[in-house]
Amino acid sequence: MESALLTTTTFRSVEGAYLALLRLAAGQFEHRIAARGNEAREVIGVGFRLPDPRQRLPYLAQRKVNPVFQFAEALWYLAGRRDLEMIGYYAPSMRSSSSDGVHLGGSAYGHTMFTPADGDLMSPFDRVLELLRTENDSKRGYLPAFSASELAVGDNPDVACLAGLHLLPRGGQLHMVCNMRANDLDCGLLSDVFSFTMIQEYAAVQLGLELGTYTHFIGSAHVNDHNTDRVKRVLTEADTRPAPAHFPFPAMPQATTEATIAHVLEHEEALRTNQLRYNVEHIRGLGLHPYWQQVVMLFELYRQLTHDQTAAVDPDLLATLDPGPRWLMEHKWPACTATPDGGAR
Ligand code: 5HM
Repeated sequence: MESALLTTTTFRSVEGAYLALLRLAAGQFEHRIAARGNEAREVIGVGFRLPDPRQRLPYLAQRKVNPVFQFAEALWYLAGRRDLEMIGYYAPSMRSSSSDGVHLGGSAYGHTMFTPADGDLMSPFDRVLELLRTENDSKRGYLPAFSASELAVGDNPDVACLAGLHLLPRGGQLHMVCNMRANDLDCGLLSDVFSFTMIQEYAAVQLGLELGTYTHFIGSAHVNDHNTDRVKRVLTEADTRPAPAHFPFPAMPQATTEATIAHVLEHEEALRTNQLRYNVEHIRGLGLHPYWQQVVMLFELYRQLTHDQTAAVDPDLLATLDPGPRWLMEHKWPACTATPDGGAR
């Protein structure tokens, strides 16, 4: 009984963890805070575990997750990038976190983990993988994100919220423990869990291990007051819907390497800059695994929404999407449920 108090609560999917944390912050919050002008309700020192980290997307009509952004952010991290040009296209709000209008700072976790630090030839990620390949049951596979030097920058608009990711190979599985100094439960948590579990799965694939559990710990878990109404709507939906929607998320292909990420991002860039437009046949002919074809389909649909500002996206592309991302696209954008003549499908 006592040991149960020391372990984190387990959820089948991120959706359950998200809803439980919102309930906690909305009802039994511990503190009223106003850090940097943001009034919020806060609980401190909370965590949860996902036994299957692939169940990384919520399906809630009142919390319209953008699957295009989720994949874009995960790929941006995996490619070690920090440019605003790419990520700002999918999340314009991130522009305000950049101090120079060109790069992100502490929140460019991929840059910290996947790019060699000054004076080094290997990235921290590659160093951790090298260690984990040779040292059984290692406890040293830690990828720090937060750096004390960030606090030395006056008025720093972007101090890493992620403290670090800890990779733990045990019994043929790769587990991960994530430590966050702060997490906005309504706005940050979902995209963070999505991207960090993608990094975990990518690491597992590189090591030839099965995907293990994902454990998420938060120092300051909070809901900003300006999101209170949406949080209420989300909780009402969860309490009143007949049954939750659930779509299993597929496994990352075993053949995924750095080159695969670079290949997907070549197409991402061509679509983001509107230099190409793809139909289903084009995407099937790109030489990518169907898992990654799905991601390119999302980028093409987003191109149609942003560059063409179409009233109705390509119905064949939409019909070829897996049921989960399709559900999210249809709930997020009216152009994904409209017919070309302007009616509703
Ligand atoms: O004042 P502070 O630096 O903690 O503000 C950053 C805000 O962004 C916090 O509310 C934090 O919880 C949220 N955040 C998040 O939840 C930020 C990032 C980017 O580092 C993130 N998740 N990944």
